[in-house]
Amino acid sequence: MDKEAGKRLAAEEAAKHVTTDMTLGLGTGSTARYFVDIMGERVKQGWTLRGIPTSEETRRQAQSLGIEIIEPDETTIIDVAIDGTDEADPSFNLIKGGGAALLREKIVAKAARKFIVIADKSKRVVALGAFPLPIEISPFSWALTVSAIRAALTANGFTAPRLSLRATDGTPVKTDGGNLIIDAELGRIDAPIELERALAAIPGVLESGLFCGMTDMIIYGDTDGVSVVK
Ligand code: ABF
Repeated sequence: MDKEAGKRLAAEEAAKHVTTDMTLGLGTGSTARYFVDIMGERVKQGWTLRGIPTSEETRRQAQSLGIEIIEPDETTIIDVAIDGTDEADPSFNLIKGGGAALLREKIVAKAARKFIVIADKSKRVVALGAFPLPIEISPFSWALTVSAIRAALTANGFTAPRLSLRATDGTPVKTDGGNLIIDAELGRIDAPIELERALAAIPGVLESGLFCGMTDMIIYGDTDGVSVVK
């Protein structure tokens, strides 16, 4: 399967849910990039669109395309948010955060009237967990927080989770908000809703990449077309 073709087709299908004068949540990652490009084309055709980017990378892309950028506090209405994902299960539970943008993505997705996920079909899974779960934590107390995360994972049945601080060339990756990312290799996650809640209860955990019960539609793209699930 040509993943890029699938991503592009999914983005084109998602664009059908946008009309002029909408306020959009603009996702992060290579699939969302195709969607933002399409929104840039709409602006060139004379559409009025306002975009709330979920990362500095998306902000730069949207600005370069002439999409009006607004800050989250400038609006209380986000008509639709469109974003990618790393995994999606049949119950619409997601693992996101491979792009280290999960905190802003989750805030925008939750605030949107409609949250649409776009992905190539390789992201469609029977159960979450093959992809390491990103967990965004405060840099204030990362060792203490990692210890608390490990205890919570053990309490939720993950006996040998491998936790790693996301780093590039040994330098910890910082999110746009200046936080750290821990990647948790958990294997199959049978109860993502409970795990999302357990992680959210840990002081120092700012957000996890589990997006449960938030998604209104998933559009999977493949070389021969799209599959829309809602
Ligand atoms: C972002 O897009 C991240 O949350 C997710 O990890 C990533 C998926 O990237 P891609 O679309 O490049 O596969 O939303």
